[in-house]
Amino acid sequence: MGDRVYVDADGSLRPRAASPDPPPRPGVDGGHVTALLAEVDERGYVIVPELLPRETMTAIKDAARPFLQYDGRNEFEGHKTRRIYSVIEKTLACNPLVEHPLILALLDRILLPNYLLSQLQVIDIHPGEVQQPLHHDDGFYPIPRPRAAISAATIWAIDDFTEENGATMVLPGSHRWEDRTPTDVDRQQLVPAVMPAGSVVFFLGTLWHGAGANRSRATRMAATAQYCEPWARQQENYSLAISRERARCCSTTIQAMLGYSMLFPFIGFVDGRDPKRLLE
Ligand SMILES: O=C(O)CCC(=O)C(=O)O
Repeated sequence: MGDRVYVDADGSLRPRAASPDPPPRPGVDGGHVTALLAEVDERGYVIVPELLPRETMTAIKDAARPFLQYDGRNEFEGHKTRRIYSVIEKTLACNPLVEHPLILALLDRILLPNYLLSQLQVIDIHPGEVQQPLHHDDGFYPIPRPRAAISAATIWAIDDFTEENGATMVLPGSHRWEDRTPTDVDRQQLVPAVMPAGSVVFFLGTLWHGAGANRSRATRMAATAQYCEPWARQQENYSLAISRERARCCSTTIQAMLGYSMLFPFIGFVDGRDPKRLLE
């Protein structure tokens, strides 16, 4: 089923209906997008260094700090890691990351129009944290692999990401795997996404990865946005997690990604109409 429905005859991992040539995003060089996508196709991820200034990241850090109060509750969240969920309800500081034009231009070529924000988190890994269990982000959708990604993700470095402080570990090429988990031999191929603050690692929901261990003496902060196909259920239930008043404070792009949009003609309607009318 995976092959027939989600992989093009030419082996491309993009959904058949996703446009190979969507309208350009203002200020984004289409050639750059194509080059980045070639890396994503080959390795499952790409790092874009210093996409935003360090000062923007410092401002996000200041806005996030008051909400980073609780350690994780399990191995996956990390017992020495603090997270913010429902970020937009608490602060709008991460919105420029969520709707960065280059990221949207990449998503435009991978997912169907009106793709959704699946989750947004700030992740602060404290010293002594161990490596997070490896996973791929769209693994909870019960659709066999190999297949095209149902989601794509960004992890933005708010602090510098180093090998010591828990840079995200990625497994190049694992986006093409069938249904299997990484072996000890695979684990030797893990690559730390080392990058300065303001950089982003963009990857497909099929790529195996996990946060690294923090062996440094300082915390490592990241913001991660995951996006999914408009026909897939979002991980965060934004119609309940983000109030309508708060959604009104966001751009129409983010409103659409929260769920004030439709996959024409039948997915996402409210009272038989496009839900964006609820914000008018
Ligand atoms: O913080 C990171 O580097 C990765 C976290 C992650 O992949 C997750 O929590 O799903």
